[in-house]
Amino acid sequence: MENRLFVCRNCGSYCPIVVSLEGDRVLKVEGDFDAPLYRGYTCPKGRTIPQQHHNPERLLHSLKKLPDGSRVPISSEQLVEEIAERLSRIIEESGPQAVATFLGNGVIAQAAASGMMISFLAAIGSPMMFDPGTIDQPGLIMSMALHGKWQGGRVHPDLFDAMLMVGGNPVVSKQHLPQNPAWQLKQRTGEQGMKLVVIDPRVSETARRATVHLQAIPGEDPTVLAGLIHLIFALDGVDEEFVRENTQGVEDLRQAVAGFTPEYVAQRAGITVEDLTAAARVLIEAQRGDTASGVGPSMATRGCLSAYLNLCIQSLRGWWAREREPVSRPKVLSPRRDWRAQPTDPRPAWGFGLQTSVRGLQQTSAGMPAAALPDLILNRGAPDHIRALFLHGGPYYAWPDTEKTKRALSEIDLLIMHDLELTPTAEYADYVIATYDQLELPAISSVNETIGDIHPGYDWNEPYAFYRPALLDPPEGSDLMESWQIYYRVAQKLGLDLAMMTYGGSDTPSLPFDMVNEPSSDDIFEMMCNGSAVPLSEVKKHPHGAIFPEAADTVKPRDPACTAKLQLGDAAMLQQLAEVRAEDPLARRRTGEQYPFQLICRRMQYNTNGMPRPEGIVPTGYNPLWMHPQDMEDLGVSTGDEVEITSRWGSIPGFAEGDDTMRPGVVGMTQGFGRKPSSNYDPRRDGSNINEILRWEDDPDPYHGMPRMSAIPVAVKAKAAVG
Ligand SMILES: Nc1nc2c(c(=O)[nH]1)N[C@H]1C(S)=C(S)[C@@H](COP(=O)(O)OP(=O)(O)OC[C@H]3O[C@@H](n4cnc5c(=O)[nH]c(N)nc54)[C@H](O)[C@@H]3O)O[C@H]1N2
Ligand SMILES: Nc1nc2c(c(=O)[nH]1)N[C@H]1C(S)=C(S)[C@@H](COP(=O)(O)OP(=O)(O)OC[C@H]3O[C@@H](n4cnc5c(=O)[nH]c(N)nc54)[C@H](O)[C@@H]3O)O[C@H]1N2
Ligand code: SF4
Ligand SMILES: [Mo]
Repeated sequence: MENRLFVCRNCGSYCPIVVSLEGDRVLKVEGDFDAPLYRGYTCPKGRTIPQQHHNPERLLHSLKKLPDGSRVPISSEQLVEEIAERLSRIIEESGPQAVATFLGNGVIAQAAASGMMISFLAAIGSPMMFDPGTIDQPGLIMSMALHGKWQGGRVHPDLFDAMLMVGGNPVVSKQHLPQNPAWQLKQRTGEQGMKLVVIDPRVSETARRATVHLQAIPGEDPTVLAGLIHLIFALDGVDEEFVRENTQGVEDLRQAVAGFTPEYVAQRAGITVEDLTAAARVLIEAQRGDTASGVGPSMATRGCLSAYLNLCIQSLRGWWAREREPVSRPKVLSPRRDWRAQPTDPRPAWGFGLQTSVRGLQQTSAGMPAAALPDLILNRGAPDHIRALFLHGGPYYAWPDTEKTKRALSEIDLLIMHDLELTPTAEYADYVIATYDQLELPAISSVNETIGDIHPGYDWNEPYAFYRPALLDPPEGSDLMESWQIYYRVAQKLGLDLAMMTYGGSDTPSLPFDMVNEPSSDDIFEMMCNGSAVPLSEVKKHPHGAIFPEAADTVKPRDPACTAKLQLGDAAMLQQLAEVRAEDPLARRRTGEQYPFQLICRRMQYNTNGMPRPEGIVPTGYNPLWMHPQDMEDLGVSTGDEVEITSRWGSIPGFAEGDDTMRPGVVGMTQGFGRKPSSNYDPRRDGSNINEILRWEDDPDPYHGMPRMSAIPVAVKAKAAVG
């Protein structure tokens, strides 16, 4: 047996691991205790890499669907040939915008994929690049545009006196505390003395460590956050000097939150004035801190507003990295930055990009709207009709309105799916490209540095980086393609020149790919790390990954010529807040006699979204419907009993599971489970697909169209009672 150092890529945490091998058998995966930052952490998903790797369903050859619906193996050479031929016909007939890509979580282990995809779309001239960001937390990106960015970055967590966590659960999701979240939270709330405020309708694993937990009614985040801002003003909690020097619009914000008195907010959100005030005091007393939010407030509608109010709290408190403070996300494998204690001006979050023909949806600072994609495929007469789609994700489980997803995936002219097995989404594809398992792919940290620029929940707070060569060769006799190779090889066939964009700004030329001799992933990594603070060759010398002190940085003083101001009074956001204050909360919530419960989103430790799961890893097998025991008693159901969950769009089966961490009246379920298209459906084995009872048209965001995906009014009935 030999032990090899590697990195788990079952989620975006990238835990360093030790893989025990016997020949090409993967026996065991454990945390690497000699790697920095993670302290040997792994989660149950990481530890099932051996079962994942030896998945009997693994595709070793790509598949082509025949007109009668049957599938036959196809060589990668023939596949590239056929796809190039069909694509060029589609481009000729309908223009390049008829070709789209969807960059989902399937590429977490495929670091070279996104650069090649972007380059390919640029070369054919299609703007149609989609990703799950617009059904995740688009508001994080859009609110940053509206508010303006701080060039010094966020406060380093070692300095936190407080953290505000709105509807995120890093202990399970790792988002916002990607390296060993449970230990980090224990250490920071313990030894470091950090106070934690959590807004969450359940006593999540994270909320258990909270100084103040506001167990608010789902969907009331703008109300609660406006209430906290009201109290920050009322209790003299504004960092006056910071606000004077760096912000505009503070008086507009003060007026906008005037109606959100503690009494109003507490009554509306189902919390107490005492708790709300205690939470505000924690924020006010903290000199340094951070605000964070997860999918909860994003999916419960008005996600951009919630994220914007978070940023306002942060700026009112002056919680941005100041001169001489350590940089909280130093760059190692990207070029060194100029971190400065000064703002950049706000910019538009919408209204500048592509307008689609679907329900007024448009490109925003969070990218192309996923909400438009199914209809762009289905509307054959539309000028922006999409006919070909390259997929690296799992829309069958991930997109709201499963019926529409199925229609779109069936009706599109050319669907190309990358996958490890024939997943429910892959069953629809014209071509399924069999791809490499994570142990067969080299690993590099640079991608997360880039993601961390967009989403504050990822990246490292220390100048940490890793590179690991692939651990195993692909199985003998297999014919696989890495995710980037389809773009490169099709481009070759079409005679296109591809080039890697570099980070140096618009005056830096992009790096051309050698279009004659195919590069390796390592060649592409070298290009990705062009001009990096630490050379990739240096990072490669450290098999455990390492902290590179030479890449650490401190925030530089303000440029005296800087006149930029952060925007606390964005007109569109404050208009939305006025609508929140003016509306009837019950009418907005839409709960009542017919739909007495609110269904919330909630992740579980044992799986990542719709990724294939080894049998047995999820203790129940299915995704349970978590309910407060009192609610179960009222319905007359016990744990394990079948129930029917009904929204105004339809019903799905579920199995009740008693959970006293839930707020009474709130039920929760994890996404990424459910009916498989080609097999007999057994909910007790397959679980339930929440997206069957969601609709794109339900309270959509006016710009990108993300619908209501949490705080969904539902009825729950015992199966026996359904009759
Ligand atoms: N184990 C595991 N880890 C994952 C994933 C996974 O599937 N499994 N998925 C990955 C992905 S794609 C993402 S985007 C991240 C997400 O990371 P997180 O945002 O941390 O995701 P969750 O763990 O679902 O936490 C959401 C929390 O929001 C709460 N909530 C629900 N509705 C509301 C509401 O209306 N208001 C408030 N305030 N709270 C609400 C829920 O109770 C829950 O505790 O996780 C990533 N990590
Ligand atoms: N109702 C509801 N819907 C949701 C959410 C929710 O909370 N509730 N969450 C939303 C969020 S936050 C997100 S990010 C999206 C996620 O949306 P997606 O990114 O589309 O979905 P995932 O299931 O994360 O994608 C993983 C899939 O990619 C495919 N794949 C392709 N290439 C590879 C590869 O090389 N390796 C592997 N392992 N797989 C590959 C596999 O089929 C795998 O199952 O879903 C969203 N949908
Ligand atoms: S948290 Fe779990 S799944 Fe994610 S990288 Fe670490 S071990 Fe893998
Ligand atoms: Mo996500």
